[in-house]
Amino acid sequence: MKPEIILTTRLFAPTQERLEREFQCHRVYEAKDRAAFLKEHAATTKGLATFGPAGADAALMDALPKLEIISNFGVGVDAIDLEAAKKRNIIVTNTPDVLNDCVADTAMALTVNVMRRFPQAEVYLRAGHWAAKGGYPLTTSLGGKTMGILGLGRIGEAIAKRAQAFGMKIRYHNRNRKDVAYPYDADPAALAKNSDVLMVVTPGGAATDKLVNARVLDALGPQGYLVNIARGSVVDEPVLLRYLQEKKIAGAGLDVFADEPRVPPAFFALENAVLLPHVGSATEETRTAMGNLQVDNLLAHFAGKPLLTRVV
Ligand code: 8YV
Repeated sequence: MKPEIILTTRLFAPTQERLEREFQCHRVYEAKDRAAFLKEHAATTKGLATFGPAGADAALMDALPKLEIISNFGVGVDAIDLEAAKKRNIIVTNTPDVLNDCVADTAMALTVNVMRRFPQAEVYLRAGHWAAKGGYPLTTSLGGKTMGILGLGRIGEAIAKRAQAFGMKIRYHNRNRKDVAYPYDADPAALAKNSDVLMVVTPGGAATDKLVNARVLDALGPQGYLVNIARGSVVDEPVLLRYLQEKKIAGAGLDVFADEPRVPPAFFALENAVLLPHVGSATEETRTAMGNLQVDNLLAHFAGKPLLTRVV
């Protein structure tokens, strides 16, 4: 008998196929009556696979009293109630490391694009303005500028390496100071004040909610750029929007938003923002590796083997 797991949402197709092969999968997202569906499978379901904002809340855990493991597709587990999982002795796993390079590439692409305005320059060319009006206006260089990394974890380190290759200097702020050569700033506002680019890489969740607020953006100032590849919740989005409209900061590169996939339409009109639909890890290779790690954690658990990447 294959172990039974709940799927909270449709997953990356190859991952879903592998899950369907290895487990008896109950697709709760297809159920007409969610409560009845969960009740039907409550006595026999010991695993759960989830993805992104679908997460897993305490009510879902309560509906599945035999649940032993929640395996997340993604490194960020902010949509999973970790305290509720701990209380119920439910293991939570995620997919760290395999996405570091792609997310760091995205962070640099946003940095380059917001400072050099390449997307806007391309639109300019395609509109025929080059021949008609002359060259595109000058932009801002990266070399010699300082990137302040808010949250120097594994992804932050991968971004720092890349930014240094672009000739940038690195500083950082973390909850806990780390044993690294980069200068440390005691709080996000101090980091913003000392940086040309504030790079947001912290986890999401209550502890970092609106960590980047008006005070931090004031410290970043009218010459400063914000890049967020972490979670929309880390930035006070209405304040950011206003600061971009009023040019109180120079620009923003955003891969994440507060209420994805809904992006406030006022962002679309901004000419000083580069916007991406949360594609940080979105390559075939990385998503395949993330999916395999998600499945391998479930397989390890049900085989009684050590978990690969446990969160709680
Ligand atoms: C995923 C991410 O796209 O790993 C994460 O935490 O944000 C991305 O890699 C995300 O899981 C989908 O919401």
